[in-house]
Amino acid sequence: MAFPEGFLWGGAIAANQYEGAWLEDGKQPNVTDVVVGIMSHDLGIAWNDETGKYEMALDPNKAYLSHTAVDGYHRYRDDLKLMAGMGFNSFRTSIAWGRIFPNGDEEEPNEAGLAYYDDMFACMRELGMEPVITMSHYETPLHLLTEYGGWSNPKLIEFWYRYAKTCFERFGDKVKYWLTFNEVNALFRMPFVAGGVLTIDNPADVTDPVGSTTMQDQWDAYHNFLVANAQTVKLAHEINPDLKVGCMLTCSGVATYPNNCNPANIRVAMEAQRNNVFYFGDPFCLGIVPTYLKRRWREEGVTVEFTDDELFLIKENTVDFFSFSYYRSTVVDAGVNLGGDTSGLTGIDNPFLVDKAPEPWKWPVDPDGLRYTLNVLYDRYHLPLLIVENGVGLDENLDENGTIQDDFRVHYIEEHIKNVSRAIDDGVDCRGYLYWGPIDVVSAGTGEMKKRYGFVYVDRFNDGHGTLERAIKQSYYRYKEIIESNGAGLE
Ligand code: BGP
Repeated sequence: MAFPEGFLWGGAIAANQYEGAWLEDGKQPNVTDVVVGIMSHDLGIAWNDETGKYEMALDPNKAYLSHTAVDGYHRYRDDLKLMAGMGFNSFRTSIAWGRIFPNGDEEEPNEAGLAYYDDMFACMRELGMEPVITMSHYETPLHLLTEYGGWSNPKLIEFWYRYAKTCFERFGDKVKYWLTFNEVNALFRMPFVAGGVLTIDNPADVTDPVGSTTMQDQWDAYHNFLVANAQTVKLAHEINPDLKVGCMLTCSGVATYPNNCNPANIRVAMEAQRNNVFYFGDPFCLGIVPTYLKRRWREEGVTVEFTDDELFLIKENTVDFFSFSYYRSTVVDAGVNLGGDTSGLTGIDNPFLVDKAPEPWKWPVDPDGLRYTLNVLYDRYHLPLLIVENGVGLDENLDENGTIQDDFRVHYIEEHIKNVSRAIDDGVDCRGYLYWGPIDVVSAGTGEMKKRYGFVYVDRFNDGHGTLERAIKQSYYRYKEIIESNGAGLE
């Protein structure tokens, strides 16, 4: 079960769930700063009749834990040492866009934000970790939504371009691997955070800005993301041909199984893959805007038109690699009302999956689904694949010895990593496994601290109290062994 030489072993977090310091050193709010849980429709913004605009209006009765998160902003050096202690040769985090361009539309970047990430990336390198950097992990500056309507407005392409150029020029000597938009294919499930869209011209219902975002605005955002992504790839290669740009998609939806062999269900499963993953994967990796979208656009009554120049740009500037998250699989049939959360798509229960994460989240555990996903993606795109999220969230407390015996997490990673090895044996070019949440962070989906993924525990709780001290869980030692043996220890 040995892994290829140079396989990237590590973990992944995101600025907005880890750093806190939400208004420090010039940073302004991003979209995740005004939600408690990214699926929420209850936004900390309100419509102002006088200005005819939305503005930030946080609910004083809510705990926005991400504002302090686990104080990574001030503790990253010590935390990175803990990661290096497991033998990580790679680490993924994001740049909070709003630290570099606080409102998103400034001409000049914020030097304090640049200096902060300079030091963080240098620290990763000193510790022997290859940085894998997400340029926006649901971190569009809030001002770009309230002022411009967000990604449905082509002006965002301009603002993004300036931000991307600043990042590549400033950090290009330390960061080789760049991911553009985290899980951008969750656009329709989470238009506000994943899509960065807000309908500001005559919104249908100002009290539910998420629900009242129009389909046309969401598809306009799709259009703009495709153009921005291609421009980013082009720009990175022009600045430094050694830079590698990848897309980052949630790929739990690849493992969408038909409920049975009824041909209607096979088709529904195929459409679920297209509508949830490939509709972004195909343009990003194959350089085409898929023809299967035409029927969907017609049925949804929207107009999506690309110019010839845009189509050429998209064709010529496909990504260098494909990165993705995988947490679960799902089952569909023609009658299912396919839902979703941060785990991916939620359809029908799969009776063959006996393994489930414990209460209260109970996400089905399907390690074979990861092998299947890797194979499907490699067959379709023939690009190097990088797993940048896979993990399990558990409700955990320190025991009397000041640690946590997290056997379920150990079981989870062992089974998933075994299936990565099997996929490589199938011929898939998988370059790395970055576990989601190697240190406890604020949950994206629920906005809680209670949902912990870490190998390292952080003393902070849902009501906001806690010392923020770190403690080692038992999975830390097991992951270290796996990395030390380059996977051979899994036999
Ligand atoms: C992914 C997100 C992450 C993350 C993870 C786990 O969808 O990219 O930000 O947190 O899901 O989800 P959760 O935190 O809701 O358990």
